[in-house]
Amino acid sequence: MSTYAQLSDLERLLAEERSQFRTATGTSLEALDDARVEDIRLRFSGRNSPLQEWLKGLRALPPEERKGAGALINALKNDIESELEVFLVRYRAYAEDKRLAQESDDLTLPLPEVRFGSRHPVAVATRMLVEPLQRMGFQYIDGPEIESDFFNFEALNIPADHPAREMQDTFFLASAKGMEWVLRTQTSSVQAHALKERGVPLKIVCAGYTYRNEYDMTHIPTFRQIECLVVDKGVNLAHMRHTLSVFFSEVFGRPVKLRLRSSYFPFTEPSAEIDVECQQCHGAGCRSCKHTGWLELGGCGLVNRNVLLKCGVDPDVYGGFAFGMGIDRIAMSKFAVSDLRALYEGDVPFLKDFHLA
Ligand code: FA5
Repeated sequence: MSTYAQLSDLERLLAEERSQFRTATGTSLEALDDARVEDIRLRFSGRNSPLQEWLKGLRALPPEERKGAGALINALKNDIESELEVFLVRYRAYAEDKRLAQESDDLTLPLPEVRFGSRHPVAVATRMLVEPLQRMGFQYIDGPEIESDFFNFEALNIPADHPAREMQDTFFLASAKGMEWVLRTQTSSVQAHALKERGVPLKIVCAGYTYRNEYDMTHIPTFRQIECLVVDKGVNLAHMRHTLSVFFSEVFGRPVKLRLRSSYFPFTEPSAEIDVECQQCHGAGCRSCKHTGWLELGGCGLVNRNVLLKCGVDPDVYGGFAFGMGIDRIAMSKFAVSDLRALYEGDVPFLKDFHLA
Protein backbone atom coordinates (compact mmCIF):
# COMPACT_ATOMS: atom_id res chain seq x y z
CA MET A 1 0.00 0.00 0.00
CA SER A 2 1.29 3.44 -0.91
CA THR A 3 2.58 5.53 1.92
CA TYR A 4 3.76 9.13 2.11
CA ALA A 5 6.74 10.87 3.67
CA GLN A 6 5.58 14.40 3.10
CA LEU A 7 2.42 16.40 2.69
CA SER A 8 2.67 16.71 -1.09
CA ASP A 9 2.82 12.88 -1.43
CA LEU A 10 -0.29 12.59 0.73
CA GLU A 11 -2.14 15.17 -1.37
CA ARG A 12 -1.32 13.18 -4.52
CA LEU A 13 -2.45 9.89 -2.87
CA LEU A 14 -5.70 11.47 -1.70
CA ALA A 15 -6.42 12.83 -5.18
CA GLU A 16 -5.80 9.38 -6.69
CA GLU A 17 -7.99 7.74 -4.04
CA ARG A 18 -10.84 10.14 -4.77
CA SER A 19 -10.53 9.47 -8.47
CA GLN A 20 -10.46 5.69 -7.95
CA PHE A 21 -13.51 5.90 -5.70
CA ARG A 22 -15.40 7.88 -8.34
CA THR A 23 -14.45 5.35 -11.02
CA ALA A 24 -15.49 2.39 -8.86
CA THR A 25 -18.86 3.86 -7.88
CA GLY A 26 -19.44 5.42 -11.28
CA THR A 27 -19.51 1.98 -12.93
CA SER A 28 -22.87 1.19 -14.45
CA LEU A 29 -25.02 -0.65 -11.92
CA GLU A 30 -25.73 -3.45 -14.41
CA ALA A 31 -22.05 -4.40 -14.30
CA LEU A 32 -22.17 -4.89 -10.52
CA ASP A 33 -23.35 -7.61 -8.22
CA ASP A 34 -23.56 -7.95 -4.42
CA ALA A 35 -20.01 -9.32 -4.07
CA ARG A 36 -18.43 -6.56 -6.13
CA VAL A 37 -20.33 -3.87 -4.24
CA GLU A 38 -19.11 -5.31 -0.95
CA ASP A 39 -15.53 -5.26 -2.31
CA ILE A 40 -15.95 -1.55 -3.12
CA ARG A 41 -17.27 -0.83 0.37
CA LEU A 42 -14.35 -2.62 2.06
CA ARG A 43 -11.78 -1.16 -0.34
CA PHE A 44 -12.75 2.46 0.39
CA SER A 45 -14.17 2.48 3.90
CA GLY A 46 -13.17 -0.81 5.52
CA ARG A 47 -10.90 -1.12 8.54
CA ASN A 48 -7.90 -1.78 6.30
CA SER A 49 -8.65 0.84 3.67
CA PRO A 50 -5.78 3.15 2.54
CA LEU A 51 -7.46 6.08 4.32
CA GLN A 52 -7.20 4.23 7.64
CA GLU A 53 -3.56 3.40 6.94
CA TRP A 54 -2.82 6.99 6.01
CA LEU A 55 -4.36 8.18 9.28
CA LYS A 56 -1.98 5.88 11.12
CA GLY A 57 0.92 7.25 9.00
CA LEU A 58 0.43 10.82 10.26
CA ARG A 59 3.12 10.13 12.88
CA ALA A 60 5.76 10.11 10.12
CA LEU A 61 5.12 13.79 9.23
CA PRO A 62 6.73 16.72 10.94
CA PRO A 63 4.48 17.85 13.86
CA GLU A 64 3.51 21.15 12.21
CA GLU A 65 2.14 19.30 9.10
CA ARG A 66 0.19 16.63 10.98
CA LYS A 67 -2.91 18.69 11.74
CA GLY A 68 -3.42 19.86 8.14
CA ALA A 69 -2.72 16.38 6.78
CA GLY A 70 -5.18 14.80 9.22
CA ALA A 71 -7.82 17.32 8.16
CA LEU A 72 -7.28 16.43 4.47
CA ILE A 73 -7.57 12.69 5.12
CA ASN A 74 -10.70 13.14 7.26
CA ALA A 75 -12.32 15.42 4.68
CA LEU A 76 -11.90 12.74 1.98
CA LYS A 77 -13.00 10.04 4.43
CA ASN A 78 -16.23 11.96 5.17
CA ASP A 79 -16.88 12.57 1.45
CA ILE A 80 -16.31 8.92 0.62
CA GLU A 81 -18.54 7.70 3.44
CA SER A 82 -21.48 9.90 2.51
CA GLU A 83 -21.11 9.21 -1.25
CA LEU A 84 -20.76 5.50 -0.48
CA GLU A 85 -24.03 5.58 1.43
CA VAL A 86 -25.83 7.13 -1.54
CA PHE A 87 -24.19 4.60 -3.86
CA LEU A 88 -25.26 1.66 -1.66
CA VAL A 89 -28.86 2.90 -1.48
CA ARG A 90 -28.93 3.23 -5.28
CA TYR A 91 -27.41 -0.20 -5.78
CA ARG A 92 -29.79 -1.93 -3.35
CA ALA A 93 -32.84 -0.35 -5.00
CA TYR A 94 -31.53 -1.43 -8.40
CA ALA A 95 -30.82 -4.99 -7.18
CA GLU A 96 -34.31 -5.29 -5.65
CA ASP A 97 -35.96 -4.09 -8.87
CA LYS A 98 -33.92 -6.58 -10.85
CA ARG A 99 -34.89 -9.42 -8.50
CA LEU A 100 -38.58 -8.52 -8.75
CA ALA A 101 -38.41 -8.25 -12.53
CA GLN A 102 -36.86 -11.72 -12.74
CA GLU A 103 -39.44 -13.28 -10.46
CA SER A 104 -41.98 -15.15 -12.53
CA ASP A 105 -44.63 -15.26 -9.79
CA ASP A 106 -47.86 -14.08 -11.31
CA LEU A 107 -50.52 -14.72 -8.71
CA THR A 108 -53.22 -14.58 -11.36
CA LEU A 109 -51.76 -17.57 -13.26
CA PRO A 110 -53.31 -20.99 -12.63
CA LEU A 111 -51.13 -23.17 -10.39
CA PRO A 112 -48.95 -25.72 -12.10
CA GLU A 113 -50.53 -29.14 -11.74
CA VAL A 114 -49.09 -30.99 -8.77
CA ARG A 115 -49.87 -34.67 -8.66
CA PHE A 116 -49.92 -36.49 -5.37
CA GLY A 117 -50.44 -40.20 -5.85
CA SER A 118 -53.52 -41.35 -7.69
CA ARG A 119 -57.21 -41.88 -7.03
CA HIS A 120 -58.14 -44.97 -5.08
CA PRO A 121 -60.21 -47.51 -7.07
CA VAL A 122 -63.04 -47.24 -4.52
CA ALA A 123 -63.01 -43.43 -4.83
CA VAL A 124 -63.24 -43.81 -8.62
CA ALA A 125 -66.13 -46.27 -8.24
CA THR A 126 -67.91 -43.88 -5.84
CA ARG A 127 -67.74 -41.08 -8.36
CA MET A 128 -68.81 -43.39 -11.16
CA LEU A 129 -71.97 -44.21 -9.16
CA VAL A 130 -72.81 -40.84 -7.62
CA GLU A 131 -72.45 -38.69 -10.74
CA PRO A 132 -75.17 -40.37 -12.86
CA LEU A 133 -77.55 -40.18 -9.89
CA GLN A 134 -76.89 -36.48 -9.48
CA ARG A 135 -77.58 -36.03 -13.19
CA MET A 136 -80.87 -37.88 -12.61
CA GLY A 137 -81.86 -35.26 -10.02
CA PHE A 138 -80.86 -36.98 -6.78
CA GLN A 139 -79.58 -34.56 -4.15
CA TYR A 140 -76.34 -35.65 -2.46
CA ILE A 141 -76.47 -35.67 1.34
CA ASP A 142 -74.29 -37.02 4.13
CA GLY A 143 -75.05 -38.71 7.43
CA PRO A 144 -73.19 -39.57 10.63
CA GLU A 145 -71.05 -42.71 10.85
CA ILE A 146 -71.60 -42.98 14.61
CA GLU A 147 -75.29 -43.66 14.81
CA SER A 148 -77.85 -43.95 17.57
CA ASP A 149 -79.72 -47.23 17.97
CA PHE A 150 -82.84 -45.37 16.83
CA PHE A 151 -81.52 -44.32 13.40
CA ASN A 152 -79.59 -47.52 12.69
CA PHE A 153 -82.35 -49.91 13.80
CA GLU A 154 -85.58 -48.60 15.32
CA ALA A 155 -86.47 -46.09 12.61
CA LEU A 156 -85.70 -48.74 9.99
CA ASN A 157 -88.32 -51.08 11.43
CA ILE A 158 -85.80 -53.21 13.36
CA PRO A 159 -86.98 -53.10 17.00
CA ALA A 160 -84.73 -54.21 19.88
CA ASP A 161 -85.66 -57.90 19.93
CA HIS A 162 -86.14 -58.30 16.19
CA PRO A 163 -84.09 -61.15 14.66
CA ALA A 164 -83.18 -58.82 11.75
CA ARG A 165 -80.61 -57.25 14.10
CA GLU A 166 -78.68 -60.50 13.64
CA MET A 167 -78.43 -59.90 9.87
CA GLN A 168 -75.46 -57.63 10.50
CA ASP A 169 -72.56 -58.14 12.92
CA THR A 170 -72.70 -54.70 14.51
CA PHE A 171 -69.93 -52.78 16.29
CA PHE A 172 -71.60 -51.45 19.44
CA LEU A 173 -70.08 -48.43 21.17
CA ALA A 174 -70.31 -47.65 24.90
CA SER A 175 -73.74 -46.24 25.69
CA ALA A 176 -73.82 -42.55 26.55
CA LYS A 177 -76.55 -40.15 27.73
CA GLY A 178 -78.84 -43.14 28.21
CA MET A 179 -78.60 -44.09 24.51
CA GLU A 180 -76.99 -46.96 22.66
CA TRP A 181 -74.55 -46.00 19.90
CA VAL A 182 -73.22 -48.07 17.02
CA LEU A 183 -70.96 -47.65 14.00
CA ARG A 184 -73.62 -47.52 11.30
CA THR A 185 -74.03 -50.87 9.61
CA GLN A 186 -75.68 -49.44 6.50
CA THR A 187 -76.28 -46.11 4.83
CA SER A 188 -80.02 -46.82 5.16
CA SER A 189 -79.82 -44.90 8.46
CA VAL A 190 -79.50 -41.75 6.32
CA GLN A 191 -83.02 -42.45 4.99
CA ALA A 192 -84.45 -41.83 8.46
CA HIS A 193 -82.36 -38.67 9.02
CA ALA A 194 -83.42 -37.24 5.66
CA LEU A 195 -87.11 -38.00 6.18
CA LYS A 196 -87.14 -36.51 9.68
CA GLU A 197 -85.03 -33.46 8.88
CA ARG A 198 -86.09 -32.62 5.32
CA GLY A 199 -89.60 -33.99 5.10
CA VAL A 200 -91.28 -35.01 1.84
CA PRO A 201 -91.14 -35.08 -1.17
CA LEU A 202 -87.56 -36.33 -1.16
CA LYS A 203 -85.04 -37.59 -3.74
CA ILE A 204 -81.61 -38.16 -2.20
CA VAL A 205 -78.40 -40.10 -2.65
CA CYS A 206 -75.77 -40.63 0.01
CA ALA A 207 -72.49 -42.53 0.00
CA GLY A 208 -70.15 -43.28 2.85
CA TYR A 209 -68.44 -45.66 5.24
CA THR A 210 -70.34 -48.44 6.92
CA TYR A 211 -69.06 -50.94 9.48
CA ARG A 212 -69.60 -54.62 10.21
CA ASN A 213 -67.53 -57.13 12.12
CA GLU A 214 -66.67 -59.25 9.05
CA TYR A 215 -63.39 -60.17 7.38
CA ASP A 216 -62.81 -62.41 4.37
CA MET A 217 -62.15 -62.08 0.62
CA THR A 218 -65.46 -60.31 -0.04
CA HIS A 219 -66.15 -58.79 3.42
CA ILE A 220 -64.19 -56.11 5.24
CA PRO A 221 -65.03 -54.36 8.53
CA THR A 222 -65.00 -50.84 7.02
CA PHE A 223 -66.62 -50.70 3.62
CA ARG A 224 -68.63 -48.19 1.63
CA GLN A 225 -72.23 -48.15 0.54
CA ILE A 226 -74.30 -45.92 -1.66
CA GLU A 227 -78.01 -45.48 -1.03
CA CYS A 228 -80.90 -43.72 -2.78
CA LEU A 229 -84.32 -42.81 -1.49
CA VAL A 230 -87.31 -41.36 -3.30
CA VAL A 231 -90.49 -40.48 -1.39
CA ASP A 232 -93.43 -38.81 -3.06
CA LYS A 233 -97.12 -39.31 -3.77
CA GLY A 234 -97.92 -42.26 -6.03
CA VAL A 235 -94.42 -43.80 -6.15
CA ASN A 236 -94.51 -47.47 -7.16
CA LEU A 237 -92.34 -50.43 -8.19
CA ALA A 238 -92.33 -49.41 -11.86
CA HIS A 239 -90.66 -46.10 -10.91
CA MET A 240 -87.98 -48.01 -8.99
CA ARG A 241 -87.29 -50.48 -11.75
CA HIS A 242 -87.05 -47.74 -14.38
CA THR A 243 -84.72 -45.67 -12.17
CA LEU A 244 -82.46 -48.70 -11.62
CA SER A 245 -82.39 -49.48 -15.36
CA VAL A 246 -81.44 -45.93 -16.31
CA PHE A 247 -78.87 -45.76 -13.49
CA PHE A 248 -77.05 -49.00 -14.37
CA SER A 249 -77.10 -48.20 -18.09
CA GLU A 250 -75.42 -44.87 -17.26
CA VAL A 251 -72.86 -46.58 -15.01
CA PHE A 252 -71.92 -49.25 -17.56
CA GLY A 253 -72.22 -46.92 -20.56
CA ARG A 254 -74.81 -49.10 -22.38
CA PRO A 255 -78.16 -50.76 -21.67
CA VAL A 256 -77.71 -53.60 -19.14
CA LYS A 257 -80.03 -56.43 -18.20
CA LEU A 258 -81.41 -56.12 -14.69
CA ARG A 259 -83.00 -58.73 -12.44
CA LEU A 260 -84.87 -58.03 -9.21
CA ARG A 261 -84.81 -61.15 -7.03
CA SER A 262 -87.26 -61.37 -4.15
CA SER A 263 -85.59 -60.84 -0.77
CA TYR A 264 -86.11 -59.44 2.71
CA PHE A 265 -85.07 -56.12 4.27
CA PRO A 266 -86.96 -54.88 7.33
CA PHE A 267 -87.20 -51.32 5.98
CA THR A 268 -88.65 -52.19 2.55
CA GLU A 269 -91.72 -54.16 1.56
CA PRO A 270 -91.61 -55.77 -0.95
CA SER A 271 -87.81 -56.15 -1.07
CA ALA A 272 -85.46 -57.47 -3.73
CA GLU A 273 -81.81 -58.14 -4.45
CA ILE A 274 -80.51 -56.21 -7.47
CA ASP A 275 -78.71 -58.43 -9.97
CA VAL A 276 -77.17 -57.10 -13.19
CA GLU A 277 -76.00 -59.18 -16.09
CA CYS A 278 -72.34 -60.10 -15.56
CA GLN A 279 -70.26 -57.59 -17.48
CA GLN A 280 -67.38 -60.06 -18.03
CA CYS A 281 -69.32 -62.86 -19.74
CA HIS A 282 -72.57 -61.03 -20.68
CA GLY A 283 -74.71 -63.66 -19.05
CA ALA A 284 -72.91 -66.74 -20.37
CA GLY A 285 -71.40 -67.59 -16.96
CA CYS A 286 -67.82 -67.14 -15.81
CA ARG A 287 -65.66 -67.22 -12.65
CA SER A 288 -66.47 -63.67 -11.54
CA CYS A 289 -70.24 -64.35 -11.56
CA LYS A 290 -69.75 -67.83 -10.13
CA HIS A 291 -71.15 -69.17 -13.45
CA THR A 292 -74.60 -67.70 -12.82
CA GLY A 293 -74.44 -64.98 -15.48
CA TRP A 294 -75.56 -62.42 -12.85
CA LEU A 295 -73.81 -60.15 -10.34
CA GLU A 296 -75.54 -59.24 -7.10
CA LEU A 297 -74.91 -55.55 -6.46
CA GLY A 298 -77.29 -54.57 -3.63
CA GLY A 299 -80.80 -54.41 -2.30
CA CYS A 300 -83.94 -52.42 -3.01
CA GLY A 301 -87.62 -52.17 -2.29
CA LEU A 302 -90.60 -49.97 -1.57
CA VAL A 303 -90.16 -48.07 1.70
CA ASN A 304 -91.91 -49.95 4.52
CA ARG A 305 -94.87 -47.96 5.90
CA ASN A 306 -93.50 -48.43 9.42
CA VAL A 307 -90.40 -46.45 8.42
CA LEU A 308 -92.55 -43.61 7.10
CA LEU A 309 -94.63 -43.64 10.30
CA LYS A 310 -91.51 -43.60 12.55
CA CYS A 311 -90.21 -40.61 10.57
CA GLY A 312 -93.45 -38.64 10.75
CA VAL A 313 -94.62 -39.21 7.14
CA ASP A 314 -98.19 -40.35 6.42
CA PRO A 315 -97.90 -43.69 4.55
CA ASP A 316 -101.47 -43.38 3.28
CA VAL A 317 -100.48 -40.28 1.31
CA TYR A 318 -96.82 -40.87 0.51
CA GLY A 319 -94.90 -43.87 -0.74
CA GLY A 320 -91.33 -44.38 -1.80
CA PHE A 321 -88.58 -46.68 -2.96
CA ALA A 322 -85.00 -47.14 -1.81
CA PHE A 323 -82.00 -48.99 -3.12
CA GLY A 324 -78.48 -49.41 -1.84
CA MET A 325 -75.32 -51.26 -2.73
CA GLY A 326 -71.74 -51.90 -1.68
CA ILE A 327 -69.29 -49.64 -3.51
CA ASP A 328 -66.24 -51.76 -2.70
CA ARG A 329 -67.81 -54.81 -4.34
CA ILE A 330 -68.54 -52.76 -7.47
CA ALA A 331 -64.90 -51.53 -7.49
CA MET A 332 -63.81 -55.12 -7.01
CA SER A 333 -65.75 -56.23 -10.07
CA LYS A 334 -64.84 -53.20 -12.21
CA PHE A 335 -61.10 -53.41 -11.47
CA ALA A 336 -60.98 -57.24 -11.37
CA VAL A 337 -59.70 -57.47 -7.78
CA SER A 338 -60.06 -60.99 -6.40
CA ASP A 339 -59.57 -60.15 -2.70
CA LEU A 340 -61.35 -57.05 -1.37
CA ARG A 341 -58.86 -56.74 1.50
CA ALA A 342 -56.07 -55.96 -0.99
CA LEU A 343 -57.68 -52.57 -1.69
CA TYR A 344 -57.15 -51.49 1.91
CA GLU A 345 -53.66 -52.71 2.70
CA GLY A 346 -51.98 -49.44 1.73
CA ASP A 347 -49.91 -51.34 -0.83
CA VAL A 348 -48.82 -48.46 -3.08
CA PRO A 349 -47.36 -50.53 -5.99
CA PHE A 350 -50.61 -52.56 -6.07
CA LEU A 351 -52.75 -49.40 -6.15
CA LYS A 352 -50.49 -47.78 -8.78
CA ASP A 353 -51.16 -50.72 -11.10
CA PHE A 354 -54.66 -49.36 -11.73
CA HIS A 355 -53.18 -46.21 -13.35
CA LEU A 356 -56.01 -44.04 -12.06
CA ALA A 357 -55.37 -40.32 -12.46
C1 FA5 B 1 -78.00 -53.41 3.01
O1 FA5 B 1 -77.08 -53.00 3.68
C2 FA5 B 1 -79.23 -52.63 2.75
N1 FA5 B 1 -79.17 -51.42 3.52
C3 FA5 B 1 -79.38 -52.33 1.26
C4 FA5 B 1 -80.70 -51.75 0.93
C5 FA5 B 1 -80.84 -50.39 0.79
C6 FA5 B 1 -81.82 -52.55 0.77
C7 FA5 B 1 -82.06 -49.83 0.50
C8 FA5 B 1 -83.04 -52.02 0.49
C9 FA5 B 1 -83.17 -50.66 0.35
P1 FA5 B 1 -76.82 -55.66 2.51
O2 FA5 B 1 -76.61 -56.05 3.91
O3 FA5 B 1 -77.14 -56.75 1.56
O4 FA5 B 1 -78.00 -54.56 2.38
O5 FA5 B 1 -75.54 -54.86 1.99
C10 FA5 B 1 -75.56 -54.18 0.76
C11 FA5 B 1 -74.24 -54.38 0.04
O6 FA5 B 1 -73.16 -53.95 0.88
C12 FA5 B 1 -73.90 -55.83 -0.28
O7 FA5 B 1 -74.53 -56.24 -1.46
C13 FA5 B 1 -72.41 -55.76 -0.43
O8 FA5 B 1 -72.08 -55.29 -1.72
C14 FA5 B 1 -72.02 -54.69 0.57
N2 FA5 B 1 -71.44 -55.27 1.79
C15 FA5 B 1 -72.10 -55.77 2.84
N3 FA5 B 1 -71.24 -56.17 3.80
C16 FA5 B 1 -70.01 -55.92 3.33
C17 FA5 B 1 -68.68 -56.09 3.85
N4 FA5 B 1 -68.45 -56.56 5.06
N5 FA5 B 1 -67.63 -55.73 3.08
C18 FA5 B 1 -67.84 -55.20 1.85
N6 FA5 B 1 -69.06 -54.99 1.31
C19 FA5 B 1 -70.13 -55.35 2.04
